[in-house]
Amino acid sequence: MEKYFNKNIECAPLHEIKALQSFRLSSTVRHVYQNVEHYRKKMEEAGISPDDIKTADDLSKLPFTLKQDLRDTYPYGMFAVPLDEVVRVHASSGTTGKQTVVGYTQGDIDIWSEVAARAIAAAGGSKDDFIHVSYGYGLFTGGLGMHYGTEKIGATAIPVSAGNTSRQIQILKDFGSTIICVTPSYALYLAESIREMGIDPSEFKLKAGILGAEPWTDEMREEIEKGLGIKAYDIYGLSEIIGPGVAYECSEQNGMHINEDHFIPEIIDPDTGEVLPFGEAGELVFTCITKQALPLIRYRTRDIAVLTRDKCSCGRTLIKMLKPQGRSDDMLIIRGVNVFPSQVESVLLSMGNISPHYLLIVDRVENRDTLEIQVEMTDEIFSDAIKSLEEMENRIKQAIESTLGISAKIRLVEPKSIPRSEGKATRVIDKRK
Ligand code: DLL
Repeated sequence: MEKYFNKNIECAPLHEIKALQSFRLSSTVRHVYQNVEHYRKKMEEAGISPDDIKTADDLSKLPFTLKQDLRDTYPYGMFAVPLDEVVRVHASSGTTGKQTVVGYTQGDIDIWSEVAARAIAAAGGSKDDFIHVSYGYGLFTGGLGMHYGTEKIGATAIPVSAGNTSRQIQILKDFGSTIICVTPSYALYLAESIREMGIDPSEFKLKAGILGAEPWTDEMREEIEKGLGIKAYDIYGLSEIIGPGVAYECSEQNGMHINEDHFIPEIIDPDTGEVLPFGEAGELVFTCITKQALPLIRYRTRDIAVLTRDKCSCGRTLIKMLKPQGRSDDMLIIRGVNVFPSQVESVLLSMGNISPHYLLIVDRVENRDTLEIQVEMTDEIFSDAIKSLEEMENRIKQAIESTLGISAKIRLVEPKSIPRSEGKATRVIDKRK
């Protein structure tokens, strides 16, 4: 039976959600106008005042917020409450520039716990569960976000954090973990290690995984579900908006419900900024309408996704986002063709008998972009003759060419030669940068 954490909201009629959004949006806009210089200036430049924002339909009048705005005001310049009301900060890893800092009041932490608890319930979790949190604890939001969600639902948190794979497996077994929260790439690594240790996943009590923090395909889902003997649910979030729990998958496993009573989503054309209708792919934009410390307005996530209000079999009415394909900054342009690493993953894994470990190496040789796809061999393929390896490379090459429209050099590499990840995986090395 479908489980909900807050059925009244998760299954509310659309007009109720809209009314809530309108009320909350107008009060949030007033709050940031009064307390954040950056927003006051931006709104004045755009010639609008808080009085112009009466309903959720007025959202598009407001200017966008960019990651750069957070960097320019680093560390606390966009906080909308006095610092003594902030009870927690987190930060993004800063791999793509200066790190950005985000802050929470006690009320914000309560909201975050609730949205994470909704995700746990949708994955079948309840107070009876033992929830093994393998997302990193620390400035990254994954660990503490899911930890507080676990406590909110009344389940037992096992705060393992990332790393030390053999210890993870021992704890999974000995502590009787029933749900694991982990990145898809680390889930895969755990599954691989469990197999190598000769353990049958049925020896564990695990039934579900709540997996996110990076793009992953349905083909990868199948591998993980098989390898760990679980049902794997997607969860989406980003530190700037709150952390894990912005959106979460339900039993339908087809898109994630956005907690739109707290975060209003839009899809825009990343080039023109124009709002796109439901069903079209574009950049996801979120507006926080309940947070106090850092309520970002129309924050451009750079994630490419699709929004849909199609009826969901789980009974939830909250709007859904389909699996994000990746970030626009991760999209590779190879000889003019746009390619997301997730598209390559989907082609590779749909071929069967191919290991889910791969790496894209992009370079420019004599002014021409080159793409090499390293695919790790499975032990079975590795023991085969050279001729069948060539055949395999050709088969992959053709599949990539016919599906993605680009030619690539395929290199089968030895089992275990592509580095495993305990957090977010690195799928691309772009030597052109
Ligand atoms: O990754 C928060 C999180 C933790 C989400 C644990 C889910 C589970 P950041 O480190 O700020 O926050 O990275 C946010 O990660 O903009 C997406 O590009 C990507 N991302 C997160 N979840 C998904 C997902 C956390 N389910 C960035 N599918 C986002 C695809 C995801 N990409």
